[in-house]
Amino acid sequence: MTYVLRGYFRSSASWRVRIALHLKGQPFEYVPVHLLRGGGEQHGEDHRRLNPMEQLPVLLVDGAPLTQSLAILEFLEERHPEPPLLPREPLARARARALAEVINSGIQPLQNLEVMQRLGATFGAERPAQLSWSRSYIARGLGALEALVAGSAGRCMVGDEVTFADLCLVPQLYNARRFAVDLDACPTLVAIESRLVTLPAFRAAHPDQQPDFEA
Ligand SMILES: N[C@@H](CCC(=O)N[C@@H](CS)C(=O)NCC(=O)O)C(=O)O
Repeated sequence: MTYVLRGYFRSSASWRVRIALHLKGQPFEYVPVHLLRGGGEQHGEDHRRLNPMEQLPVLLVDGAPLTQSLAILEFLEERHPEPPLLPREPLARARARALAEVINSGIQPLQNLEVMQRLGATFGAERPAQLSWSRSYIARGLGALEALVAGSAGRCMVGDEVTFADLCLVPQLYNARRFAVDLDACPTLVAIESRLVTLPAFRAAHPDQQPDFEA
């Protein structure tokens, strides 16, 4: 089975998939798609044919395109069960998915590039207003996550093993810092992150390790 990942170094959804591929020891070719250059390569015909949502990531599985990072994580989990990225016990398993969804559907879509660009183009929002919009949704979502993990966390967000939730957390906290969100209200999340980022798979998946990285 061959994997080609179309991603962008700081795309949080692409980053989740990179971590999973590294954790599961699956080699992959990385094809950078620049989200800003020339108005955004995700809007080009080549990419739109693979993902009509004009977003990243796309994982080509033996040439067949798969979109939506969490669906990709589920696919990788089924295809390469070791090491597991979901707990065995059903309630803990559902909790890991729920925490991942707080980020995947409760934070990321509200602060993504397309939304910020639309706030500017359609409503005339200047950059500070766009940033304030994103910051508020990130802070709200992370505040909820901090409260939720009080009932589930060990060394990771659910217990002591890495799950989908942790794969979503690390990129979202990176984004939070880019948007200057105050993380003092999220000590548990930051402590978990500090442990995760020492793992080799998380290090390899970091934006600054990607060939398209820009400082
Ligand atoms: N739910 C999607 C979200 C994909 C998404 O929003 N990707 C962003 C990068 S993290 C993107 O491609 N944005 C392009 C744009 O906003 O134009 C997933 O998890 O794959």
